[in-house]
Amino acid sequence: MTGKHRRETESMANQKLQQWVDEVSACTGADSVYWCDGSEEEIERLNQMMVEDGTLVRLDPEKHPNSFYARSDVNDVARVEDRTFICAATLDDAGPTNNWMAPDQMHAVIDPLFEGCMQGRTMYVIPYLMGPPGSPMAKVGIEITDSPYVVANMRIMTRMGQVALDELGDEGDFGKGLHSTGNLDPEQRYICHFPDENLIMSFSSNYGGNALLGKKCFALRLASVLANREGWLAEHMLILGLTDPEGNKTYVAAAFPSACGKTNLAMLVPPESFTAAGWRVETIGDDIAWLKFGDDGRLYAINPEFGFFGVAPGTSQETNPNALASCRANTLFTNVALLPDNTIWWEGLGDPPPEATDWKGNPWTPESDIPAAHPNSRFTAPAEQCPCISPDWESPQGVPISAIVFGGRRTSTTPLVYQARSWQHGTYVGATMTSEKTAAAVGGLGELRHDPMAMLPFCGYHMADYWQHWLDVGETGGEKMPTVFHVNWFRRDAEGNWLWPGFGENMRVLKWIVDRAAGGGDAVDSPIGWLPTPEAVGFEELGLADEVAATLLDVDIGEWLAEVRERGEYLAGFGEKLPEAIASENDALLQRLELSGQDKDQE
Ligand code: GTP
Ligand code: SPV
Ligand code: MN
Repeated sequence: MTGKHRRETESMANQKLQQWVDEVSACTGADSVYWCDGSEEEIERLNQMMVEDGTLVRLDPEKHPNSFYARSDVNDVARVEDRTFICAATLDDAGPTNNWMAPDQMHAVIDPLFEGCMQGRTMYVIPYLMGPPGSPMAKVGIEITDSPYVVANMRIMTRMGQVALDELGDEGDFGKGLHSTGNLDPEQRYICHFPDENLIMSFSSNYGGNALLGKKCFALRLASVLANREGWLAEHMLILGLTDPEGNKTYVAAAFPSACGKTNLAMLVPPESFTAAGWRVETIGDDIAWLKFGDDGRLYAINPEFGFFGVAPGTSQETNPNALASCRANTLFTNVALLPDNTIWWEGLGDPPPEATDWKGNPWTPESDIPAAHPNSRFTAPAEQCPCISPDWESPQGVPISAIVFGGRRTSTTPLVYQARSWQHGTYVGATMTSEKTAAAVGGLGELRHDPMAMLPFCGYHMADYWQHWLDVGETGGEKMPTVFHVNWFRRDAEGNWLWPGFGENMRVLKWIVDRAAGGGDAVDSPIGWLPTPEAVGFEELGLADEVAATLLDVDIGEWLAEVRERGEYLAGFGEKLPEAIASENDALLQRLELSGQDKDQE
């Protein structure tokens, strides 16, 4: 490393960037400033340095070439929603679903934490690009961090280094992200967004969504504010491409809350009968989509990311072989279990090993009554290593989206799949989504909560304005808007067993979605929307028990009446900003359910 202000000796022409780096370096008191170029040589050096200081363990080079293992602080394993702030100018700009503090007030809290916080440390400057190079939708961000672990993750998750500086140019603007590990004290942990300064400040956490600032902080929270101003969408969505036996390609985007199946659906392996018939699934992205109208008036999506930050537990050769192949090499594993031969294991991967070191660094055996891997342990892997990565995944224009799918983790009530009647109804379906909380965020595991469009933790402005934006985008797109659906892979029986096999079998639902989006597919009307016939989702081939099949596609009027009344209360909480269209969709659904209930009573 060439020491302080290395860039000054080169042609760093972007004065705004140089000035910001100088300011941060003076404030944080970093020992040295290092500009990341994203090269192989650089990352090898950083990884080796982290192996030597104990931050990383090098995994078996045969089984996991160029791959590393890390354990986090035990108190730093997930996103912290109660310490995440949207510091918009007014409380009303941030809205009732975000934590808000006035920008001045938050600066008074968080700026002092950064003063001198990098003394004795190297300050890394990470130029990164969100989106394919040359894409009109791509955006440059700069993350400054004192964590080489963050650098290593960012190098996998984003296009880092010269490629970003080239896109930035001499005059270009960039999203600013300032991160410090601090002392990892949860009491000093703050994840703050200043939309009017295009600035993120993150202190005292090294966990993915809190520290890899290009991801949720920039590509969703700040980008959603921009998208609202500029007429596009920044969404918590996977993007996949489906090819039918005739060779027709259809692209689908799907919004599920954290740890509710995006990575798995994005790289699904279809059942044998589908593959034999010529169906193919390809991945464009597994977590974030930026959607913008193309010249033909359709919505096109890009994946702004370059890697996957995937949930490890539950990933196996049976459930998601493409994810396993993606993280075989060049991967960073965090908080999984480490085996004596320097390989890794997690719950759901396969037979438990006789002995392991758990994610906390303690000895573990199958008799231990705690998991060896943290439920939110993750792999950070290059997207291009995915065997089913789409040839279009770096298309600068993005891919045209035919269907948008919402989904949540619901033990009961919500059927396997249904189709919304219109864009407006679909917006309502997204706005009223609920899902059981997962280990991806701290607190309330399993609790049912509203998570509109899977964006509750990620929308950078007033949620009701966001819904209005969806309605407005629908007005612009008109007939060319994608068809909207809702799915639920997570229904359980009274004993807690999954009713639906999920994973690859979700292809049956995807096929129906693609057929319906193209104007085909068999469906029956119901108060909540269009439901597939059992044949249309291939139930007979699966050999499901009759009552299971019936439950999966059932709309229980009593349960739904309760659901929709609760939704009414939830929506009313948004007051004057609640779009009339959303309120009226809820009223109309309530009426349809009441009518249907009366019909049933008369039968
Ligand atoms: P984030 O990265 O947090 O945004 O999560 P995600 O939405 O990408 O979720 P992911 O695909 O990683 O799945 C989360 C967990 O749900 C994993 O343990 C999966 O094994 C499990 N899962 C995914 N799809 C299915 C499914 O169809 N059925 C069941 N039962 N579990 C699933
Ligand atoms: C999520 O929690 O939705 C994730 C992981 O995708 S993180 O990047 O930490 O947000
Ligand atoms: Mn996510």
